[in-house]
Amino acid sequence: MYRASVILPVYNESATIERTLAEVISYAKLHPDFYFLFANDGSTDKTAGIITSTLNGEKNIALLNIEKNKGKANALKQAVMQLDSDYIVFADGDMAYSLDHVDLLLEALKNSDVAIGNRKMGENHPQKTERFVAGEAFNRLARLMLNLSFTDTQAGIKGFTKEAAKKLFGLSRITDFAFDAELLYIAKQKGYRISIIPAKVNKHHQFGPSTIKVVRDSPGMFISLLKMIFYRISGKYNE
Ligand SMILES: Nc1nc2c(ncn2[C@@H]2O[C@H](COP(=O)(O)OP(=O)(O)O)[C@@H](O)[C@H]2O)c(=O)[nH]1
Ligand SMILES: [Mg+2]
Repeated sequence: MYRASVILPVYNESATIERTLAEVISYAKLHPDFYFLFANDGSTDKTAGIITSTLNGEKNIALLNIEKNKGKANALKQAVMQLDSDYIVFADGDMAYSLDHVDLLLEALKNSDVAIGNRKMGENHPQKTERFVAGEAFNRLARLMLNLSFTDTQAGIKGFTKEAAKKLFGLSRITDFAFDAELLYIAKQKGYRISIIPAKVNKHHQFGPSTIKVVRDSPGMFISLLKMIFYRISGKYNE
């Protein structure tokens, strides 16, 4: 059994996937006790094809191919449900964060159930203004509405003990990009110990493309915060 699994969600990443694969393959060689699972759901480009043709018998790297696109949250959930290692981590499959963050998360998980990256603690380059404002607005709203204290709920680098991952993803209901905040909201209600590591965004990612569209996605994410409160009040997170 592997000590840790790293889920790499990918959607239409053909522009970045080769670079990611090179990084994952060399990291996986150095960490034979880690398992890497690409979670592709319904990419319409060559992402899945490139992954399959590049992998060359590596025992600890695999592809979970989901036919229909249902979003990052669903892809992660399906991956978590089929994994069985002591620790489960997810890291953006466009290598926004170097894999060195995984070691930091695992170190933090020795004394906690959940460990999350925080971009405010890392040394980071400025982001696109629009993304920064939207990210900051969502984070403040999430903090206020969900009574969370985290200054960054949304970094795409988070780790869990197996038990916490199965529990949190099992109870999660939010399918849009507010799902990170939901995981933390449930974790807090369960009394999980949550630790924070600095997250440094790779330079090449800072101004790169994003699947999040601020104008399109923000209203839905606000509604998702309302839904979380409703789900809590109606006992949906109590199982
Ligand atoms: N499987 C899957 N992955 C997704 C989906 N949407 C985004 N991702 C991946 O999730 C990660 C974060 O998304 P990205 O668009 O880079 O967000 P940003 O970096 O916060 O702007 C990337 O690796 C994406 O490929 C999706 O619908 N399904
Ligand atoms: Mg990205």
